[in-house]
This record gives sequence, C-alpha cells and structure tokens, in this order.
Amino acid sequence: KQRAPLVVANWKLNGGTDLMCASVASFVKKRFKAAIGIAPPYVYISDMVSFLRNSNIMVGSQNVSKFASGAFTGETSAQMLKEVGCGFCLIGHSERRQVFLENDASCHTKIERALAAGLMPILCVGENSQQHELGLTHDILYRQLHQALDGVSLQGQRLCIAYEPVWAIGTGKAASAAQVQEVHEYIRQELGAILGAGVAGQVDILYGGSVKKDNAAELLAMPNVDGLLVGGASLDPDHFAEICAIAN
Ligand code: G2H
Repeated sequence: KQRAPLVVANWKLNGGTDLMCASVASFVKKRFKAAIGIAPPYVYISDMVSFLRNSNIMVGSQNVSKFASGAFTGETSAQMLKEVGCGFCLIGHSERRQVFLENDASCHTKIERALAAGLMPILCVGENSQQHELGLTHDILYRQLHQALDGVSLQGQRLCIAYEPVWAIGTGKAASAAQVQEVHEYIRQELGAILGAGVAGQVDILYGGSVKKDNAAELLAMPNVDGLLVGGASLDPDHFAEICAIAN
C-alpha cells in the first residue's frame, strides 16, 4: 500500500471531558505512523483541537448540516466545523440513516457542503442484516455510492468511504477479513465508475463495525482496506492506541 493507514475514532454519543483528557494524554506521548482521526461529540471539538495542536492527529465531527446557514435550530455547518479546526466529518453513518432518517440525497448535499468548506468527507455505507442475508450487499452499496457521489467533483480534495455493515456495528460480530476485502474491491470498482479510476485509487476505504485490537491486523492486511473506523473500542484510550499501533 502506498499510504499509511487511517484510523478514525467515532465516539458517538459517549465520552466527555474525562475521556478527552485521557485520550489526549495517551496520544501525545506516542508517535504513530498511521494517520489518526478522532470524532468526539460537537461540544468537545474545539478543546480537542487545541489539546492536539502539536500532534498529527486530526479532529473531526460525526455529522454536518446539509444547510449552509439560516433558521435551522440545532444544526452545525461545514464552514463552522472548518473554522474550529475540524479536518473531516462523518456523513451518513448508519445510525444517522436509521434513527434520524437521513438518506442518500442528504448525504449527497452534505458531501458537497463538506468539500466546499475544505473538510474531508468520510461517507459511511453498508447493508443491514436482512439485505446481507438476501445477497443484496452490492445493490445497496451501488445505490448508496452513486446517489451520494454522482456529479461530485473532488478537484484534488480527499474523500474517504467507510464500509460499515449494519449487522457488524456494535454487535461484537465483525465481518471477516475476506468479506471486507471482497466488498472493498467492489466499492473501489464503483468509485472508478463514478470518479474515474485514477481518483478512485486515491480514496481511502475504511472498514468499521466491531473493530478491536484482536481483528485490526487481519483487516488491515487486506489490499483494499486503507484504514479503520472504530466505535466502541475507541472509548478506551489504551485500546484505541493499541489499534493505532497495529496500523503503524
Ligand atoms: C461502527 C463503529 C464505528 P463499533 O458504527 O463507527 O462502531 O466499532 O462500536 O461497531
């Protein structure tokens, strides 16, 4: 692989000042070759950015508004996230799709907003267990990728895709490395159709869903796995640091 792997922590609606301090303390001591990102809840982003100022760890958000500004109570824009020092934002996480009814069209708009603000979008895609069992994984990914990305022009900006099969999220039941490799290959192929083969080769495709230090090495060894998106295991700073060390 040409690039260092990218390992991103997604705290979801967890953590607080204590976790932030413990994570920062655990990271500033270590130097990882892997690129590392942390997505805490919005309110911790600014402090996290200042604590990690002298590190190479990126801070990002778990979501972004599809609107630029205006009367949209509770929303946070891509421009605001950029202003406070975010480097990336997650878009279309399955929890956003399931619980907050986000769809492929809103993902498309959010990607455009993120790119316009200079944030790296991490678009989350993945099939649920029923779709998985019916053998619809490629069909679902085709729809999610095309509807979110058709017509998007990266113009040299970075984009990441996180493949997170819904049946593997928070269940302790990660997809096997072979399954992940097969799906990532398909994602790369479709990205080629959407963005052109050259650009598709530059997109980092992360795997997420019950990643732990025990399965990180096996997943990262797959040729089309460029990194990991870690939920539960990132809430223990030492565990997350071990995953980052494995990615080195
Ligand atoms: C998938 C993942 C991180 P977990 O949502 O986005 O969470 O590692 O807890 O399955």
